Amino acid sequence: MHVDPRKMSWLGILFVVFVAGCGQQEPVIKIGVSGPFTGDQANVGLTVLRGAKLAVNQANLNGEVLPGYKLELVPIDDQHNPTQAVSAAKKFISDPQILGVVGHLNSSCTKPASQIYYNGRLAQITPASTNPDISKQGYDTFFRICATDDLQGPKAAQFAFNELAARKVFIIDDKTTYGKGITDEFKKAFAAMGGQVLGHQGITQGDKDFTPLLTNVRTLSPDLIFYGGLYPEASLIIKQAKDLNIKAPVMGGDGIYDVTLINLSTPQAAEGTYATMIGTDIRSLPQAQEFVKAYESEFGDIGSYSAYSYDAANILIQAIKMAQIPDREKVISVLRGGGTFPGILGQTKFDENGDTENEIVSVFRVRDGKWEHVRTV
Ligand code: ABU
Repeated sequence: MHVDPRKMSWLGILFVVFVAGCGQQEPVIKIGVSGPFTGDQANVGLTVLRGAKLAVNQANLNGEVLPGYKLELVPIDDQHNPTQAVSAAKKFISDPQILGVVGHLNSSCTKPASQIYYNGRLAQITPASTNPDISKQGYDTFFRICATDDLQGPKAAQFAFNELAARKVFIIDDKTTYGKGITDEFKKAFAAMGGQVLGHQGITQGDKDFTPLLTNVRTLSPDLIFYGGLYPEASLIIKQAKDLNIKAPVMGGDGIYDVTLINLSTPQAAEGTYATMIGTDIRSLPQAQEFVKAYESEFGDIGSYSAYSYDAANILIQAIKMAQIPDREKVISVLRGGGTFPGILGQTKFDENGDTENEIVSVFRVRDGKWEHVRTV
């Protein structure tokens, strides 16, 4: 439509100027984030979403992205379903404004999605997927900022054997990439120290009744039950084992380290449960104090992966800044460049497979209804 300016009122001119101004939007750089944001694993999934959200909000406030650009977070819920994770990855790669992804949480999601990111030349940093095979696929787009299960499993076995004096263990896993992987690592290390594995049984995520399995476990009198999986099933195993009067404590990896486990299994049944975690006690780190304050004032208590996701997002932001232009390939080469990225977890440096060189494992135990840091192992 042509408007003759001679026929326009001053008010009309002001309106056109206003609308034209609105059309000139600030250019945007996006970061994707994906994990189980709804469903039974939402409590840990939301720690991933919130950690990344805080990093992006702070970067926008401090003008820390490329000059003139606004940073935007694009969340997609994968519901810990590998098919949905792949579809999320496809959505992320099809948006040219997305320069990196924080995700996914579950190894069974991260692994198939990693191929999509590789083909789409999009950097991915997982804050939580610990299966070691993911980084051995030769994808230069893959990065991880937490310890892996070939460290976590053996450390758990050493703690069980040396500190808990466990000699006979029954192993249960949820048959996922993570659950099967960590229990296999635990089993190898425990047997190598002279420990006896009484049995190893798979369950299915979503199962609710473990009483028949635990009734069999009880006849074997294990010193410890080691579980590879996440807290929704672990909490039921803990509660039902207690109800069957099984005295052996349950131990698991980072997948069971969540406050919800205590509530779901009841604080009484959860007392004395052990979990390894893929890092140290975040609250004890001097450099993490500002983060803890900011996170808790916005979202409440920090959770399992809040700090890992916060650092993953900040590393992507640093890499985008260092790339100097919004270009996916440049972001990948900055991350692959052998530099160190400061964060609340310390200095992150990625090895040739994209794994952090800063691999730490800690043991936590439920005491008086709370997860308590026992020590870094
Ligand atoms: N690392 C435990 C939970 C996530 C996963 O690796 O499947």
